[in-house]
Amino acid sequence: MTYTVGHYLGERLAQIGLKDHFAVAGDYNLVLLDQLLEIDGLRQVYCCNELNCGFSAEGYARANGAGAAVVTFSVGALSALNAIGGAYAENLPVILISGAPNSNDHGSGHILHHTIGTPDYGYQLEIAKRLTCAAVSITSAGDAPVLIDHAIRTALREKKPAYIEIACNVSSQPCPRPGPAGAILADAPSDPDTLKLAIDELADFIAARRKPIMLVGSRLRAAGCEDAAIRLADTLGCVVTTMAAAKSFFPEDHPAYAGTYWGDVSSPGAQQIFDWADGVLCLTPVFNDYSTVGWTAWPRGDNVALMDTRHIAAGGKAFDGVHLRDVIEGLIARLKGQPKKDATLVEYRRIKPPEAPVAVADPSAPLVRAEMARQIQGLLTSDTSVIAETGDSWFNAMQMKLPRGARVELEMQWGHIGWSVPATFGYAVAAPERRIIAMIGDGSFQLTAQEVAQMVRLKLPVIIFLVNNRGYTIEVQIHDGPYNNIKNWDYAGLMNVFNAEDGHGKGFRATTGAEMEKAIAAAVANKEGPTLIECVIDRDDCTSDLISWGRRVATANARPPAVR
Ligand SMILES: Cc1ncc(C[n+]2csc(CCOP(=O)(O)OP(=O)(O)O)c2C)c(N)n1
Ligand SMILES: [Mg+2]
Repeated sequence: MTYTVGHYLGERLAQIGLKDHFAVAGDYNLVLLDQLLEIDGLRQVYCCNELNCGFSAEGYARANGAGAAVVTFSVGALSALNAIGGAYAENLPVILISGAPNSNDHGSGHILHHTIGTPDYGYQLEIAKRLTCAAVSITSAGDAPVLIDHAIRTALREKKPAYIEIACNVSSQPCPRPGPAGAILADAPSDPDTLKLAIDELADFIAARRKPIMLVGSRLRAAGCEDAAIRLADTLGCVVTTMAAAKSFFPEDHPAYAGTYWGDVSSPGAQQIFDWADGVLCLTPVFNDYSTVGWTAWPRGDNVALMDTRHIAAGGKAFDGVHLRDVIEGLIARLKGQPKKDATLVEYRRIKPPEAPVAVADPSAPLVRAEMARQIQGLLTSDTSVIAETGDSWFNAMQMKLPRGARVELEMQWGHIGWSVPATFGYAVAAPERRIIAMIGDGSFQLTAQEVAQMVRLKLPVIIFLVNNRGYTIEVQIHDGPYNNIKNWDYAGLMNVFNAEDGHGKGFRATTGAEMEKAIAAAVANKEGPTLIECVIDRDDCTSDLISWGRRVATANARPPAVR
């Protein structure tokens, strides 16, 4: 058998740990898909459309470290590129692979189908360059190994998406076999001199403070530093808070954990202890309008030390070219044997409000959000992953108490409603051994609902809580109008549509606590496919945090143009 460009790409994907890739077929990628099917241990998983294909690969990357989506030119790729923007925002190495026009047509003046009708097909590569860390176009087999390796290596290093387009007549061309994976997995080491100085500066920053606190941000997983952060917390002895988008990136049963720091909508006691601290070690934070609650909670200034993935800034000095894991390890070694800086933890234990008991609703009363959240909380195990969609699902997820090992997946930087349906699918493909729970608003679900059919197809026992509050409640709280009302669907009834003649998905509608409990029991018992539980609640029945946060974000949005 001839070894081809498509084989090379597929083998590299397998070498970096992919067991699956997501695809939608089209004539520009059919031959490539044939080649990929021939790679041992690499399964081809199909999606209903390319936006979902991109988000499926994104969800897969969350569970598996990297993902890949294969689409056709323009009509497919331009949809997938939205999800690739999301992967960039969320720091996930997703490889987008697009079939492309025949190499003989490039520069020929020919007008081809699936293009904008001009003979220049370069626009897709140009767009991809803006949304990825590496974008390459392969129009000859000779260039393929170098270009493929460049794209994949850069994506893995940067934890950002990459783009590879392959002319449709090139993927079956002969190509050398790839060498060992080390060539694309190896990373440049930290600069030793910079590393030492960065650690010195951080140690000085800590030494000069009596009441430091740690704040964990959303790029900690991409930095590969979740375990290191726990050891740093153990060494320092101070309070640890997580940013909203970093929910589950630090164990919630850790004695130093004080919950989410999110300005006015922080966990009880977290904002107070944060404000009491005299120095903040910020690990991989992303400060945007949402995470700072409309710029009202933005840690800055001399009392903030930034510990980013490759960059440290403290004491008025900045250091680049160092890996966070090396910095943390060095800092731990430096702090060993020194007295603990545990003032914030001592104080937090004093001021922490007692936990309010969770009320159980009357089982026959109309379902309310709080009862819905209580019942979902009861499902969380150490092998659970909760995928929470944009909307009040964010705030419901934030209030959950996670057993050690439980994960929450959020897409707070990109915030594409509908992300969670395909992302849950991709996540479930990557981690079939976990209990996977999705919390999705009705408005979000309507964007990408059809991907539930793929969960049916692959018999994935995902549990979907579809919150039917008759509209875009998050937007109602920020700025209301007729555009926040949506057409109601028979969401539970959709499962029959997706099952067709061979599926085993189940759909239930819950209008009371008792109905929800019954539906959950059936969902847990269903191992042959997804279960969608439509939770019917009032349009204004949302978390109080959503209301407070929404008001602050709306205020930030409404700032008038500055007078210049
Ligand atoms: C692709 C996309 N389009 C529009 C928006 C704006 N948007 C943000 S949240 C939201 C409504 C979400 O409604 P739903 O899923 O029902 O959640 P709820 O707020 O009701 O909990 C919309 C339209 C978006 N974030 N992404
Ligand atoms: Mg809604």
